[in-house]
Amino acid sequence: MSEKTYRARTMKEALARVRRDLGGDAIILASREVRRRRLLGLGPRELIEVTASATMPSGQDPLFNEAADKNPSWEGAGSTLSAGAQAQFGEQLSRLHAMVETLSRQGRIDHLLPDLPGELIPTYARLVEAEVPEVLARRLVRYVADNLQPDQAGSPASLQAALCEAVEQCIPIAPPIRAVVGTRRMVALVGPTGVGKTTTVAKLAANFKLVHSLKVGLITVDTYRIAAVEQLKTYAEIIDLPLAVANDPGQMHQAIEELGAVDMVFIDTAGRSPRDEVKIRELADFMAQARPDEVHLVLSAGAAERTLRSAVERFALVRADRLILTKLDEAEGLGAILGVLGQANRPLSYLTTGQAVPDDIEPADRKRLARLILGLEAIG
Ligand SMILES: Nc1nc2c(ncn2[C@@H]2O[C@H](COP(=O)(O)OP(=O)(O)OP(=O)(O)O)[C@@H](O)[C@H]2O)c(=O)[nH]1
Ligand SMILES: [Mg+2]
Repeated sequence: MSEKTYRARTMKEALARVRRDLGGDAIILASREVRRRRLLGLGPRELIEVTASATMPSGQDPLFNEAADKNPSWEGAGSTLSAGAQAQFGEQLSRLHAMVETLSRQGRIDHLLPDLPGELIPTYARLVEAEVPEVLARRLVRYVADNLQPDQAGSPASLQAALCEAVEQCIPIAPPIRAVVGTRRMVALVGPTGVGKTTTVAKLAANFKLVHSLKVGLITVDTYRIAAVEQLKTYAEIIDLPLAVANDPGQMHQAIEELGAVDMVFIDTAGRSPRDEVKIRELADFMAQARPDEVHLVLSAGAAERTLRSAVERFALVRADRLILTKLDEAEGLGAILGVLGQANRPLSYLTTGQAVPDDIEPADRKRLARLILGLEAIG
C-alpha cells in the first residue's frame, strides 16, 4: 500500500483529488497546511497537503496477489481471502493505525486541527466530503473530540453517533404548521425562482385538506406569468380548493375575503431573483398587506452555498421566519446548508423530497437531516 501526497488550495479540492486518483475508500493518513514559494508571486501561497493511501480492492493489492499465488482457489476480485491473506491484511491495518497515531503525536496531522485524535481524521474528511464548510467542519470535529469519552475513541459507531449529534445541534427546527378549525391561519411561501414554491404550496394544501380535514384556500400573487396562475389553478381544481388572485398589494384583503371561512390560507408568490431588490420590495409590500402568521423562505437544497447565502440575505426584507428546504432528492453534498442555517438564524419547517404532490414532503426532523447530510441515510 503506497502513500501519495496531494496538494490543493482547499481540503475539499485535495480530497476530491485523492478520491479521483485512489478511489472512495482511500485512507487519509495526514493533512497539513504548507507554504510554498511562488513563481513571480502567482498562485496561492498556502496549500493544503494531504497524504493518502489506497485501500486496494482485493485482487489488486500486491499483498493479496501474493497470497493468491499460494492459494489455487483464488479467482481475483471478490474471492474470499485465505486466512493467511487476512492475517497479513490485519497486520498492515494495525501498522497503518500506528503510523497515523505517531504522525498525530508529532503534530503532523494538521495544525489546523491541533491535538486531533487520529481516529477523527476520517470524521473530518467525511464532513468535508459532504461539503460542510471547512470552518464548520473543523468546529464540529473539535466539538466531537472535546466531548469524546475515553472508551468511545476507538469505536467507529460511537464516533459516528457523536458526530451525528454534533451536526444535529446545528439544525434549528420549527414545529409543523398548527391549524385550528375555525381560526384562520395564513402561511406564505417566498423564495428565488424555480425552487418549488408552488409545488410545495400544493403539497401542504392537499395534506391539510385531505389528512387534517381542514378548510383550505389558496391565494396567488404570482401574476407575472400566465403559466404560474394556471399551474396553481390546476392544483386548486384537482384538490378542490378555492383560489383567489391578488394582482397588486392593494387587492390582498379582497383576495382573503373571497376565500370565505377557511381554516388555512396558503399564499403562493412569484419567484424573485435575489438580485432583484425592486421585486423583493414589492413582495414585502404584498406581505405587509396580507400579514401572514408565518412566512417560509423556500430554498433548494441543491443550490451552491453562495447562492443560498445570498438568497437568505436578500429575502431578509420579506421577514421570513422559517425555512423550507426543497429538492433534497436531487441534492448532492447537503453539507452546504449547515453553514447557511447558521447564517439564516431561522428554523427549518419542512423538507421536500420529490415532485409528487402531495406525498413528497415531511416536517423537518433534526436527526433525519443530520443523517442525510452525513450520508448515513437515503431519501425514501
Ligand atoms: N426533484 C424535485 N423536484 C421538485 C421538488 N419540488 C419541486 N420540484 C420541481 O421543481 C420545478 C419547479 O417547481 P415550482 O413549484 O414551479 O417552483 P416555483 O418556486 O413555484 O417556481 P417559480 O414560481 O417559477 O419561481 C417543478 O418541476 C417541480 O416539480 C422536490 O422536492 N424535488
Ligand atoms: Mg411558482
